Amino acid sequence: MNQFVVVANRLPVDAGPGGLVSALQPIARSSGGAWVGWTGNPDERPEPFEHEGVHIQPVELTGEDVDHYYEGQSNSTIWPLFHDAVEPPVHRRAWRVAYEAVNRRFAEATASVAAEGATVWVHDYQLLLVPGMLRRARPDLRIGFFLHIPFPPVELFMQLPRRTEFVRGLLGADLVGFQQPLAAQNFMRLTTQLLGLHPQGERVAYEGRTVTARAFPISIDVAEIEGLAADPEVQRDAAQLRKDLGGDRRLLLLGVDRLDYTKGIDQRIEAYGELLADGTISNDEAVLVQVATPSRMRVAQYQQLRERVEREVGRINGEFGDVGRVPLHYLFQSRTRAELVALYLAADIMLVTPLRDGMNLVAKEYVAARRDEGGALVLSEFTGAASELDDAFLVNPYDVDDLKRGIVAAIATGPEELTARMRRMRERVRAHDVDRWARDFLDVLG
Ligand code: GDG
Repeated sequence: MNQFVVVANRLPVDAGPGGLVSALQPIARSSGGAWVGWTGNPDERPEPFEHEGVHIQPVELTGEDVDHYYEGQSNSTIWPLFHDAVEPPVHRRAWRVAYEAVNRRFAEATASVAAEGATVWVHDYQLLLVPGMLRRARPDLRIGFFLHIPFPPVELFMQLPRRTEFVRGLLGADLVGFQQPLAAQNFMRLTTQLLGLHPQGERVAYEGRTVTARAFPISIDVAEIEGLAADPEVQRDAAQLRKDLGGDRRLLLLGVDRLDYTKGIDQRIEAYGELLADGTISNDEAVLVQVATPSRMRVAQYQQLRERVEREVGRINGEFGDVGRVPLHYLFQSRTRAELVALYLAADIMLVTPLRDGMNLVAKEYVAARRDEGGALVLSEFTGAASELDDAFLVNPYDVDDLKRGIVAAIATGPEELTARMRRMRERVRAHDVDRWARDFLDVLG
């Protein structure tokens, strides 16, 4: 039995190193903790095991669960709806049924490993019903929930079939954490609209308990990124990248995203294409490297996005490129952390222009990597990161002219001002790293 339990869709095993895993793994380890999640492979149920000092409790998903709960309700209904419906959400009854069944499986697995009075921390939009299910089964537990993605405005949330059950599910927690204060406020308004509750600021009374909703902006493992950025081999790779891209004079613009329609990749490429077309920049002086990590490729909307992006990349390179020198390098590949940091070090201008993003860790990683205080960040207003990084060149990604203006402003700004901006952004990110995020959340959860 464990005093601290993390519950997330994926286990911290083979899940690729991410901020969440590196933040929570040490806490779970030092508090004799457990982690409940899915291995990532369908129809697989390994026995519980120990991994780096953490008790791992696997939850099985069948192939149909993956289709209905994961790719369906989680990634085709909730994901687009919570991101301002930038792609139309799809609603299917069978997906909702599977989502509830899988959430129950997670709640049961959690109840079976949590000690009396344990602290349980549930993560993200795949598991919205788990806090409520767990509360009913185990009223002794202290339950926290953190949503990594945006929480939508009330009018949008109201479109969700069985919306009240999702609100009740979250209210099973003692503390519900969001990336931004506005998200917490949206949630509180819904408790009034759907359940007639009377929130007082961050707190609301529900079924004889008090539930708190508050923003805890997530961050990155700054030490890890700074360590990679200081590694001479990574620095050599960064210098080599510059050479490979055609000499020191070429201005390097960079995008790094999962290939996801929320990330604004097609709008960004369109803006870059227009800057080439109108002669503001030329293939001789500028190059854009876009890393688009394959993601959710079985979902139709992701395949369509890939086709749109690849057609546009081909058009731009065809129109503006030359033999041995193209204006846009598109990498539909996953890269190692060290390779990403080498790209961050090499990039003059980092383009982070999502249509909507809970936080966006790439923006913070770029800032953390720039120990030289060089580089410029062009950042969408609609990311959580924009609230903290207001020294970036902020843009509205829906407005191609504004995207172009932001890029041109970054190019035109002198090195002294760029350094001053980067220094302030670095102070912010270094003072609020992911350890502090986890500690803040768990301190309030108590
Ligand atoms: C969700 C929310 C919120 C990317 N490509 C590769 C790779 N990455 C890493 C990045 C970064 C992470 O993946 C992506 O994090 P983001 O925050 O940018 O975006 P989401 O994946 O959508 O994350 C988001 C986050 O959760 C945390 O709460 O910020 O708003 O949507 O760390 O570096 N890593 C490797 N190879 C790649 O090719 N190794």
